Amino acid sequence: MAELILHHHDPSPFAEKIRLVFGLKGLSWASVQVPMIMPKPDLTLLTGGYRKAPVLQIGADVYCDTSLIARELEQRFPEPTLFPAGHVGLGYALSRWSDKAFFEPGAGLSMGENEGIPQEILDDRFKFFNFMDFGDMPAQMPHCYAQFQAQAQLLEDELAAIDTPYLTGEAPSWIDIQAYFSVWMANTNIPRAEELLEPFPHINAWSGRMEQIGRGERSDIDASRAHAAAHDAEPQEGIGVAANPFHDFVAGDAVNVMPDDYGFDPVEGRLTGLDTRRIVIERYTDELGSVAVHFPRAGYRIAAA
Ligand SMILES: N[C@@H](CCC(=O)N[C@@H](CS)C(=O)NCC(=O)O)C(=O)O
Repeated sequence: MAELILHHHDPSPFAEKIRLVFGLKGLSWASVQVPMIMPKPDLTLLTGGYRKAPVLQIGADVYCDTSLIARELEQRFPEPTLFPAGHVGLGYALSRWSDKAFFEPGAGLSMGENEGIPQEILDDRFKFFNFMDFGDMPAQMPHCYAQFQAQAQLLEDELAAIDTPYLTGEAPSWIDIQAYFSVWMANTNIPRAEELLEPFPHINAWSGRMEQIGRGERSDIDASRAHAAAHDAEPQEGIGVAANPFHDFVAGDAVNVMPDDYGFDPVEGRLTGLDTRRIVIERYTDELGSVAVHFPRAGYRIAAA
């Protein structure tokens, strides 16, 4: 199998979810650092326009969004599993809690309480994070603190109620990672993290265990090597377009795909796969040849191009 290449930036909490999956599964991976703001020509050459971090590349297959990346890694590397106690559907369903309810106030605090953030990053996120009102950041900080702690309390209550080291038992799972990434973001990016998390002793003890998972074996490469890997490979055989009474798409259709929450950058390609779990489109560029770009079905919109 071609090497695992993660296109990400080190401060990215979403990328941290996948770095933890590498740790949990004991995987070796290559890291390509992507700029934190647009333009990102080396990334968008691969994705066709999707700009978010992280993106996983394996040869000429490019996987967008942490929920699909986790699914793909679980399929290719089933042991150790991300679901030691089952709960697969629940684990993926938690993305909406993890990525919205818990992440958004943490992102607000990371932006609003860090004086050192360069203006160009704030300007970029102003256009990107439609869930935040950048108009008067200081006025919103009390609400962000309250919302972050309200979500942390849910996690604290859950951890207090169980007598196992991780949320679903003796081994860490995708559910732990979904719950942990905002705690990691707080500890890494929010200046008053210690005070913020002080009321939650179970979270603090569990965080120490989560850190023990590690991040797998990382090597650093540059984007040209990733591009060569795409160029030298062919996309994996597609999953096909499943017939469904609620859409008219067939294989080969020219379509646009984009997230339905924020970062509305459409990616155009030829549809090769569609079911209730994922969307796959194939794109051709002179630089890379054919590349398949994969998105989760949940949270992504597809339209005729
Ligand atoms: N739903 C996406 C969200 C990814 C996301 O929003 N990532 C942030 C970084 S933590 C991002 O892309 N920010 C803008 C950027 O880095 O350009 C996922 O699960 O991967």
